[in-house]
Amino acid sequence: MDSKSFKETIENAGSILILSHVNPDGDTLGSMCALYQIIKNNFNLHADMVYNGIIPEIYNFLPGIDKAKKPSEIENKTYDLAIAVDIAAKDRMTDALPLFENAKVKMNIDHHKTNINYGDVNFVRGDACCAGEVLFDITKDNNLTIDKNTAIGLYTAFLTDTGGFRYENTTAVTLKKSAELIDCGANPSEISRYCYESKPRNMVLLHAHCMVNAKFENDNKIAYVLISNKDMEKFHAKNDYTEGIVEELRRMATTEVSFVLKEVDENTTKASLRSKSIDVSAVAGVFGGGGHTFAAGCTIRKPLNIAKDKMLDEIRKVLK
Ligand SMILES: [Mn+2]
Repeated sequence: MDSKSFKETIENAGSILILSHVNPDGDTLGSMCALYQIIKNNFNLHADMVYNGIIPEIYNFLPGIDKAKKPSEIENKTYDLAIAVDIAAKDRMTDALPLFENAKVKMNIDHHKTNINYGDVNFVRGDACCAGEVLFDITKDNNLTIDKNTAIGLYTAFLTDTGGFRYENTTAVTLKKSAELIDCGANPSEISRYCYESKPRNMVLLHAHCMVNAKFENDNKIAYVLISNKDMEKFHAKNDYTEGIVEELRRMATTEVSFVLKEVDENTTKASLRSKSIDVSAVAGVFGGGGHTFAAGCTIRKPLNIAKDKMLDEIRKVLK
């Protein structure tokens, strides 16, 4: 699908819903809020926004985020158009999935290479550093304006999905487009402070606890942390407080692969994986998950300790 169909698809819709993925991050939320502004400013149309789980407190600065609703708060059940942003697979919509399925037209804006183009209109580019970049390119191709509020959302997507412009997906193009967003009004130091220096105190303390109790295997090439519900209770942790721990483990010089396993219930464990070398999206794929080469996730239908053994087995199959 070429970008021109973006304009036509929006213009032909009387009601629009924008969807973000469960356990929302800076890319899905920044892109969702930016798209809300783009539709408002360029088409004079209103779009509803929906999220699942908890919006991390640090993202409360995003213009428009206060208008995002939970699926249960959405009154319109049949939208003309539903737009998924940064959603690798439909199951990442969880409770909002029926709203997407019921929509007359489904649009898919994403950058995950595992995305199977599940929409009627697909803007999926595995080479983009974030879903925000795909959206940025759509605005350029269609001569749409990017105001300050739009720029803040898009810049947040670029910043957070590149790990603060540090990951392998950071290119000259990434920085040029980010610079353009600064010209449009995004304030880089302010957004960095919101994203990286505004964590809840108990979140930082939970991270410290996890790092002290981290485990290491295969000459320290594998670093991992197990987080039980008891740990979460101890720090009065919200679900999103575990974000970032898996990256902290990868920060060590010796680490090739890191993972965090989080207890959901006695038979379900959530896994996040990061890597410097091996393809962890393939490892996550063994358990029905997916993601990117160096960042992936999955859910394992096993108790925490058994999930740990299975994960170590799979990683050792591919780690030299
Ligand atoms: Mn993303």
